[in-house]
Amino acid sequence: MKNTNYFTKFILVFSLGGLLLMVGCQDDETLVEVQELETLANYEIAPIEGQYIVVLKESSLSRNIPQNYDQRITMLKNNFLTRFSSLKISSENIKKTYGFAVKGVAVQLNHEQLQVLRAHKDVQLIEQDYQITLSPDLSILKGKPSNPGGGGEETPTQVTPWGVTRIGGAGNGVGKIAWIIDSGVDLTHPDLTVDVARSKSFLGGRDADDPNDYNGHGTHVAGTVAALDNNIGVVGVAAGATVVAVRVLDRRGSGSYSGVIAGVDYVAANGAAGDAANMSLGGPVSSALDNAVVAASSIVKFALAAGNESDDANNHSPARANGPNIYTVSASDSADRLASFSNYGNPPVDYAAPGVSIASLWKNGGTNTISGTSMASPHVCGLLLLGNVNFDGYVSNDPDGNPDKIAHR
Ligand SMILES: [Ca+2]
Ligand SMILES: [Ca+2]
Ligand SMILES: [Ca+2]
Repeated sequence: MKNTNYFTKFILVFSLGGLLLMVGCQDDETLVEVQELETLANYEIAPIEGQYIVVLKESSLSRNIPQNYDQRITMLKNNFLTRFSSLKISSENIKKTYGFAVKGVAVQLNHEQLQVLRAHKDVQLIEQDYQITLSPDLSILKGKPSNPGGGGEETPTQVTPWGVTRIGGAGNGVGKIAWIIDSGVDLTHPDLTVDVARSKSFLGGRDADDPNDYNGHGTHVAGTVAALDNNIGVVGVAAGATVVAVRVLDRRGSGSYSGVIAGVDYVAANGAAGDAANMSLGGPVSSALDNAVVAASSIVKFALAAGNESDDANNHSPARANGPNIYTVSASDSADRLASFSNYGNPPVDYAAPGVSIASLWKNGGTNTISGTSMASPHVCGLLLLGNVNFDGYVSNDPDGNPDKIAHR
């Protein structure tokens, strides 16, 4: 629209966690230069020209809609086209349809269509959709991911990451379900149990229907939540829990807000009491995204990364989403200091958890050691699968003056 020159640099949760701090765990180079991280953690976020997230009022919808995800999405998409047929929106311009956590669509609109919808009584809110993109110089993996089997070296050995020890040690997560809303998950990683059938991608274009992880970040998150207790890789907080990949970020760590909301909607449709979801991603404030997470949290508990901008978490979505089943997590280091990159502010932050030099799994069956609130959040996701989150002590260096509790079993 008119804001084509509105191209702002933001700093995202995902970046720090994802690609910056890859210190090969075989080398055990665990010291991290935080200044460097902050410099590296820039993402660029741009509006997707002419694309909007349109949320409809609940009261405007028939109560007689199917429970099945695919059936409901198809029906609501058709309903939208019928209801607004005077606008002549073509079917292929509807990019996503939401039917559980929120009701609505992501759609390409011209100026006229936008004005009509903005004024329509059935519309609750309309937001510009955004593309979240890693800075180009960050798109190349800089770490030294390694094979959990040792790649022909000495006998494979399972590592217990310091963070798992700090939160009270691994528990038995077998039979629990973790929804990983991220870059996908390595579907065949030997150190994970993945529910491939329910895993789903919400990307367009290349790999559109493939929930496998071509980045590494989502597999790292999944490993911290749920890596198996065996003799390879790492052990997760809720060891052996089943992970479901909900892929909203591509191989470069790029995705759209409309896709992230679709991922949350899918979890709301398919999750059950006792499940937990993890979102180690974020960006600027979006009421549509926040509302979706709040609604979905009535079904599944959510762990959210606070973000890596050294900023008030209230300035970031979904980190600022708040509710009794939503846990926003800041990052602490092995000396219980709040990481200098971590966002802060209570609320929305509920707990700190380990997020500096965290060893976990990686794509292609690998392992990797990286940092960020992206790595802190999955510790709490694992705790949520095991039961209630307790705490053990407080962080130091908390810039909001209200030291965060350190999450513990
Ligand atoms: Ca393992
Ligand atoms: Ca909170
Ligand atoms: Ca605090």
